[in-house]
Amino acid sequence: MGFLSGKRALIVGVASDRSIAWGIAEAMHREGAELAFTYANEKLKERVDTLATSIDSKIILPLDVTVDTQIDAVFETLQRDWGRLDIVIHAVAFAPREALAGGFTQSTSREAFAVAHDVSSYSLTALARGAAPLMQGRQGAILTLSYLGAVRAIPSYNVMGLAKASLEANVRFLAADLGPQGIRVNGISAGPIKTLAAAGIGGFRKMLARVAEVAPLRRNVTQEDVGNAAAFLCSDLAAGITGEILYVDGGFSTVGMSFPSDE
Ligand code: 0WE
Repeated sequence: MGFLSGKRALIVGVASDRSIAWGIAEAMHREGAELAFTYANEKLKERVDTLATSIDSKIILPLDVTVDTQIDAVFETLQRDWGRLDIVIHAVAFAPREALAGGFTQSTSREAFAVAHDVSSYSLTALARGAAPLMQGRQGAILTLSYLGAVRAIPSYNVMGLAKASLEANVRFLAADLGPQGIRVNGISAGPIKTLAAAGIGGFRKMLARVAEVAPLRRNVTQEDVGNAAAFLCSDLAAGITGEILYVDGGFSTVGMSFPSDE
């Protein structure tokens, strides 16, 4: 029996089989959870449908996280079909492409700032508000995905770093507010992983190589690494953990200067 058996989870953020959200879904399915998925637009519908069906998920819903009526509709459907909810995975981020290149000062428009914060941080608050009524009387768990750019200046990450800083503060405020209802809220700060979202980013391959040279584990992390940590954090094994950002980055963030390797 898996450590998530009997749990029902909503997974927001699957775009392909390389998505971190899909790595989390696979780990949670393996541990016995029942899953519902959302897709961000019609282009992604069929791909998410195929993935969800492959692990026997029957609830697959449209969700653009910037549209309140769509958020309401998702939780109305879950209320009707499940009547309760244990877990929400928020694995959504977006900044306009022009904002993720060049220098921070010049590349950060008011519009890019607003979009990045709306999609990447506010959406967590909105999903938590929708989910909370369905989590009453249970040990609910909400998990989001962050990145080191929230706490360190990283070339080209630019306004996404500000949005992730806001997201991490969001985790702490939600944890404080929802804790009395038994709902835990945490984040995973993952090392860089090649996903659809990362594919178009200039110099991403070099970044992966650099991290693998410097990180204590001397490798990049995988969707499976993040999936397993996520499954743990959303399970009752983590009943005492809330408001936390857990680094799943091979230790990269814990070293200052890189130590030379003998191998
Ligand atoms: O959070 C992210 C990336 C999220 C992301 C990706 C895109 C690409 C397509 C947000 N918005 C967009 N907008 C698009 O138009 N990561 C942690 C991955 C990432 O992105 C970077 C990184 C890393 C790491 C961008 C620059 C530098 C490093």
